[in-house]
Amino acid sequence: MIPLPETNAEGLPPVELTEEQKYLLDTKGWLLVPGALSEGEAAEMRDHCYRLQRDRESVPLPQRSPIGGPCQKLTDHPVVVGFMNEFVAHPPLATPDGYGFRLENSFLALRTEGHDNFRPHGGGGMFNFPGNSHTYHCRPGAVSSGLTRAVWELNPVEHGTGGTMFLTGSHKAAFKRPPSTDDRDSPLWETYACPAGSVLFFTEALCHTGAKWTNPEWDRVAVFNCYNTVNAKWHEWQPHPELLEDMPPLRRTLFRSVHCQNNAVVGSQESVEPQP
Ligand SMILES: O=C(O)CCC(=O)C(=O)O
Repeated sequence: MIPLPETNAEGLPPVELTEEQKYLLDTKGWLLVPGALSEGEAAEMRDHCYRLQRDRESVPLPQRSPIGGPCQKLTDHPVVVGFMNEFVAHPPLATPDGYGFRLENSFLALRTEGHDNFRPHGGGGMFNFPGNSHTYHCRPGAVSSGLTRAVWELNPVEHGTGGTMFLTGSHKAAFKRPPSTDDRDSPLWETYACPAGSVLFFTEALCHTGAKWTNPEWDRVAVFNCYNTVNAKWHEWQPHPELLEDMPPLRRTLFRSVHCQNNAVVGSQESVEPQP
């Protein structure tokens, strides 16, 4: 039995994916989990995001991050831990006190009407070699989805008004993206609608793009967190050292070194002869 942590850093058990959710992620490359946060939690996090963007000085320096303040708990939210254990973790390198996956990048997308991020990229990641990180591997009954995004939508998203768009299934695509998909209105692009506090997962092996935010009534407020398996790192990013220091020890293992020999976790610098 592989000793994965039994709870997250706040003592909450991971929310395991259903058979349907696992099937959807594998076949589509993306999965929406609506309403994972309460309206109160989403409102508090939205407020943090607005302060980050519009009143930065009011946020203490170590917390000036999309994983600072109330958003810190998104990093190992039970829904995220359940998902990552299934699709991203390398269980032999997890311990009861250390996750088998890393959080390696976070950015905030606070978009007002007219903001446009249409730039299709990715796809066919199943054929990428290790080292690229935009990979997707599978065998019957198990998947490793490589670099994987968890996008927290902190405001509602209406269908076709600027949520991320996907070429569903293209993580396994053997052919190039058709030129017709340069047209953002191509029926090949799929997207979603969701209430505030939903989380969207997708493998970066999938072809995807941002879109134009067209909602005049409210902004897109989305925290994009990026995970990788525990012994790999793609982005050059680290949280502020004081933010890291203040985290509960289990959460801190999300930022452990990529050097995982002997299951070493962050701060473990022992100079002992490595065991085979
Ligand atoms: O802007 C978006 O909705 C998607 C961002 C994106 O392309 C990415 O995270 O790789």
